Amino acid sequence: MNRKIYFAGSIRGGRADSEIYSRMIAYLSAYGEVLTEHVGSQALTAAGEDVVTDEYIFQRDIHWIRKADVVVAEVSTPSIGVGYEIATAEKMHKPVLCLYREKDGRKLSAMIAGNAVLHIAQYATFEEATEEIDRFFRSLDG
Ligand code: 6IA
Repeated sequence: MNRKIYFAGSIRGGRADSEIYSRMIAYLSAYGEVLTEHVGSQALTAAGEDVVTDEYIFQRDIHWIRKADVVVAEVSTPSIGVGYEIATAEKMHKPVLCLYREKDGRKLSAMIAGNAVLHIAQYATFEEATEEIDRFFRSLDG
């Protein structure tokens, strides 16, 4: 299988869910090559590393979105970068799955929740998230 998957998750928006990202990336690997494994790295903090420039990250990530067949975004932690990536993928006509877990009664941004082009899936447990991922890929194949 040579499907390419762009996984998006908050970095400077906050790393509270980084362990969930890494579990999702591991699960997604059964469906194809995940281009953005670093997003799940526990070593990557909100401060990030300074070894590469922001310009490099931006150019590389846009390039990867272009190369990707699908985008899967974990959107529970609000992140400007993830929102930008979702919009970019939409403009490139890529299927986008947004996985959302409600935290502290906070609702998902209407700019994501209200977009009928996106696949929005709410989950509570990790198992539910995997079911939503399975459903998303089935919907693409069918
Ligand atoms: O606004 P945010 O930082 O939360 O945006 C997060 C999203 O932007 C993720 O889905 C990433 O794809 C992308 N992104 C933001 N910062 C980085 C980054 N910096 N590296 C890769 N993608 C990023 C960290 C430094 C690096 C040397 C590991």
